[in-house]
Amino acid sequence: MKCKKCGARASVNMRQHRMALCKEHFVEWIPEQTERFIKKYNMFARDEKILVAVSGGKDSLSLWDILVRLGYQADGLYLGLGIDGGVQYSSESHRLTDEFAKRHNLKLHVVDIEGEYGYSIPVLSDISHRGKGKPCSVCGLTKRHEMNRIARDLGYDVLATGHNLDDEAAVLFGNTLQWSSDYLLRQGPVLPSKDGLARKVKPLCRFYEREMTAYAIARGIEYIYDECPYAEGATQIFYKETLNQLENSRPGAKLTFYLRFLEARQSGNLFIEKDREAAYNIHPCERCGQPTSAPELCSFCRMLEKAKTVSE
Ligand code: Q46
Ligand code: ZN
Ligand code: ZN
Repeated sequence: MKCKKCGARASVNMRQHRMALCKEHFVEWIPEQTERFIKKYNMFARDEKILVAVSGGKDSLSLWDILVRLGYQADGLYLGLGIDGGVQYSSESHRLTDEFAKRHNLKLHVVDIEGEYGYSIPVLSDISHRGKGKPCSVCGLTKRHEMNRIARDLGYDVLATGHNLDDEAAVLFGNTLQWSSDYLLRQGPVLPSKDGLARKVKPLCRFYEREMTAYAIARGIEYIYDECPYAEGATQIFYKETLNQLENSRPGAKLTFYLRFLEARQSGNLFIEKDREAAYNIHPCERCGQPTSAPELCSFCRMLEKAKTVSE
């Protein structure tokens, strides 16, 4: 297999694009494509301030690396979740994120959830009864709340996350199986800012997971190999495997599934009533001021409230 650009031995073969590239051309191709997606989906402009949510994994660190290489003003945000049983997931991912920031001389904001609110994610999950032993829903809620809070408090224009095509296709697959129209309406490379929510973008949403792994390795990025110990057995992983089987027999199926969805949504062909969203009454939470559709407190503040009553 030869590199399409220079004819040297290829190191990455992308069957879905019928294209193979050598290492040097591959690490150039990824940022070029990213820039193309940023423009195509109107993610952000040159002069906007970007906050990248970094977890220490290959996708978010690569995203940060790419945005900086492209010359964007991108700072990082690391959230300390306190997930440290056995594998030391949080402390190791924090260390790697810190090292990356130092090595490239980048600004990293660190928020430790336990330091900020008094409970780590696993503890908060257990005492708030939002999923004993399965902290993902508490974790997701907390991450969304904190990312939005920091982006808003520190004056960032946009919040960028490292979701790749495998992530997006798995979520889309799940939402389609459940026919979750509200989620389907909101899924996409850009979620515009609205009612106090920061604009959210996913510049890597068209890259396969294996492409991001290849990029991180080719760029010598040190990332955490272990998944969060709670990720195992999650439904999303099952969806990913199912889609991988499909992809193996039909290269490009995953990308087509996602892109055709975006096209249908864009042209209003999803058969979902668009104004339904307007029915929600969004207003600021009485405690933290972030937008919510719940009567008084947002779900994050309600969860904390419950945790407090239980632990008192
Ligand atoms: S970090 Fe949090 Fe994930 Fe771990 S607890 Fe679940 S949601 S799996 S991306
Ligand atoms: Zn080449
Ligand atoms: Zn609140």
